[in-house]
Amino acid sequence: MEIQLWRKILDPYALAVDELVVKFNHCISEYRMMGEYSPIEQVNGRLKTISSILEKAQKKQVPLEEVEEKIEDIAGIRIICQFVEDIYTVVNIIRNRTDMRIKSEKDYVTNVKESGYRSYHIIIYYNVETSKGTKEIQAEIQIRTLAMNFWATIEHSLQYKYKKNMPDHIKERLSSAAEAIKTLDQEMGNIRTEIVDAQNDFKIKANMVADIFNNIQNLYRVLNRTEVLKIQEEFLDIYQSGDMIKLRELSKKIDHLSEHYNAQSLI
Ligand code: 0O2
Repeated sequence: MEIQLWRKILDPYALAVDELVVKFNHCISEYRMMGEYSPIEQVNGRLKTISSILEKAQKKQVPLEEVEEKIEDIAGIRIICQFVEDIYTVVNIIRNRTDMRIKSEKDYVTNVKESGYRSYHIIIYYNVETSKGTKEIQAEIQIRTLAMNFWATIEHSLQYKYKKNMPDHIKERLSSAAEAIKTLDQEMGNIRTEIVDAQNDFKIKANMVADIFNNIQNLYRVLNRTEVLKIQEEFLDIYQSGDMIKLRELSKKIDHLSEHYNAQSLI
């Protein structure tokens, strides 16, 4: 592979990273739009740097001509979940997609690496459209929890710092930190339902308050100020009491009022 061709070679991978990030972010939006819990919390993507590609090629004794075939993570996507259970939901989402084809899977969540590293890896084949036609590239998708990501990010920096010579006492600390991360994920998994319910309640309340504010603002156009201030006062009283049932009732009442006066269309 000629060095001057690198940029051209990497370009489809950059496009794949952009597209895949958009697609998985869209997945999050779809769940949230339906008012459902999203198994995906965050998505990041990165194009492997030329220096990292060369380093890996050297380590694995891959000739430059075979880099595209043998280095599977030139395009890398990281999907972060809240709970371990979500990782497997995401794996199934990927398995069922028709716009990517799975080449291989590695479950380091169940089969933890010696270092303590945990994550689920999927290598996919993915088509990108270029000016020269369709190109099938490989991409690596890493799926892990927030806690696993915290550990992996820190351990990765230390690996970079020490290369192969990480002192034993740091290895030991990392290993016990990995155990702590596993326990944390298990504990959070045990109270998953409570956490998800609390997050849903928070979102529902936030949306309801935003709706009430919009409607009150619109009502200023059709009602007199004293009437609107009365509604506003009622809202503040209920909000301060924290009574969600009354807040829902008030939200409906203001909604009907707003609809009755056709206030929303007067914007
Ligand atoms: P970077 O800098 O993140 O891109 P293999 O041939 O299977 O032995 P390979 O091809 O490296 O090895 O595959 P593997 O083991 O599935 O690892 C792929 C990527 O997973 C790595 O890419 C890391 O991002 C991550 N990873 C794997 N093991 C560890 C680990 O022990 N600690 C951390 N922090 N990350 C890990 P790169 O190219 O090595 O690194």
